[in-house]
Amino acid sequence: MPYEKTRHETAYRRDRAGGNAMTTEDDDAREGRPAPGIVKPLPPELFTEHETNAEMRWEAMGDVGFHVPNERFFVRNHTRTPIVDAETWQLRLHGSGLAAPRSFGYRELLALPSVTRDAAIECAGNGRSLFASQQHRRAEGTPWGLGGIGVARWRGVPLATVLERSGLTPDAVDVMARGLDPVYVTDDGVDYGRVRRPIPVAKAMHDVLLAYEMNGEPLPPDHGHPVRLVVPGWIGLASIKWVGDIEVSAAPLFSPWNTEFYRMFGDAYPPGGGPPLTVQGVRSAFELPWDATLTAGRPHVLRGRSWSGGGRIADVEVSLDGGAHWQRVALRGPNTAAAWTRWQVVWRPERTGPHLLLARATDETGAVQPDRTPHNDFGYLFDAVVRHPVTVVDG
Ligand SMILES: Nc1nc2c(c(=O)[nH]1)N[C@H]1C(S)=C(S)[C@@H](COP(=O)(O)O)O[C@H]1N2
Ligand SMILES: [Mo]
Repeated sequence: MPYEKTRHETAYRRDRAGGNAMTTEDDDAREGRPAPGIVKPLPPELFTEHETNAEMRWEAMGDVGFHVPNERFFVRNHTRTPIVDAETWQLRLHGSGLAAPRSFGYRELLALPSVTRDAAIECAGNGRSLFASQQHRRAEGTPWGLGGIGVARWRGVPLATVLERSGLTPDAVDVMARGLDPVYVTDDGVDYGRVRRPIPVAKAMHDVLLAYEMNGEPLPPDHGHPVRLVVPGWIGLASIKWVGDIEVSAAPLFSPWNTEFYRMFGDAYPPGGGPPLTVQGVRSAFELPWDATLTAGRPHVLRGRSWSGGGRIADVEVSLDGGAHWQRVALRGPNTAAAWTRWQVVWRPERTGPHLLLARATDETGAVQPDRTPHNDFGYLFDAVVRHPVTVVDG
C-alpha cells in the first residue's frame, strides 16, 4: 500500500467526521446551521447531507430547468464556507511563469471584458456509493449518490485575460489557484494547507473562467464568493472556490490534491496510482426518488439528464426492463458541451413489483457509459450505467 494512500484515507476519515480547522467558536456559530460550515439552508426534501457536503436530490429536479438555482445547487466543502469581503479582497498572481507579481481587486475584475457560459460542476466522487450498492465493493469517501452535480450559468473573466495582463511567460506550464477557506487538517494532525490544485497552462488559457456570477447573481458564499474558477468538463475540484491567489509556474506544480487525492489507486491501476484526474466521464440520472413507487396500468413520463466532461451528449438509450431491451429517447432543450442535456420517455408499467430502470448515454466523442466501472480505492468517476430501482404498485 503506497504511503500516499494511507494519508489519503486518514484525510477522508477526518472529512466524514465533520471537517476540520474548526475552533470551539466556530462550533458555537454553527448551531442552528444546516450542515457544518455550509451557510445556505438545506431543506431535506432538496438535499441529502454528507457531513460538510450537501447532495442535490434528483427526485426534486422535476421543476428545475436547464440551470440549477443557486439555493438548490450541491455543495462540496473540504472544510467550511468562509465569508470573504469582496471590497477588500485581492486576487494575487505570482510565480516563475509571470513577468512580475500582479494583483486585481474585485471592481477591477468586474471592469474587464466578461464571458458567460453554461457549465456543470461535478464532484469526482459523484456516484461513489454505487461502487458498493451496485458493484458490491465499497470505496472510501463521501458516499454520494448521483447528486454531486449541478449546471449553472457562470459569468466572469477568462483566466486567460488575467494571465495575459499579468505577463504570462512562454515557459509557464502550470497554474494553481488556492482557496481562502480554512486549511485542511487530518485527525492525526497532518496539515495539507489550503485547498489548491494545479491545472496545465493550456487548459487555463483555453476555457477557464474566473467566475463572479452564478445564474445572474453574485456568487453565493457557499459557491465561492467573491470569485471561483470554473474549469469546464473537469472534475469539480479543479474549480477552486474563494480564490485568493494563483501561482503560475515555469516548473510543474504539486499539491496533495494532485499527488495524494484525486488520482486512481487500486488493483486496476499502476502501483503508484494513475495520473491526476482531469476530464469527467459520461453519466445519466433519472429525476426519480431511489426506490420510487409508480402505479401500474397508466403512463408515466420519466425524465432524466445525461452529461459528459468530454463533449455534448450524442445519444441516450433507456431500458425499462432491467437491461433486456433498449430504446433511444428524445433529447429535450439545450445540449451544451460540459453541461448536460435533458430527456424523457413515457412508461406504462403493467407488472407490479420491483423493476430496474437504466439510462445509457454516449457523448460526441463516442464515449459510452459502461456496464461496470473498474473499482478504485477512493471511488472516483463512477460512470457505469446505473440500475435505478422502482416498485410498481396497483393503482
Ligand atoms: N477552496 C475550495 N475550492 C473547492 C473545494 C473546497 O473545498 N475548497 N471543493 C472542490 C470540490 S471537491 C468540488 S466538487 C467543487 C464543488 O463546488 P460547489 O460546492 O460550488 O458545488 O468545488 C471545488 N472547489
Ligand atoms: Mo469534488
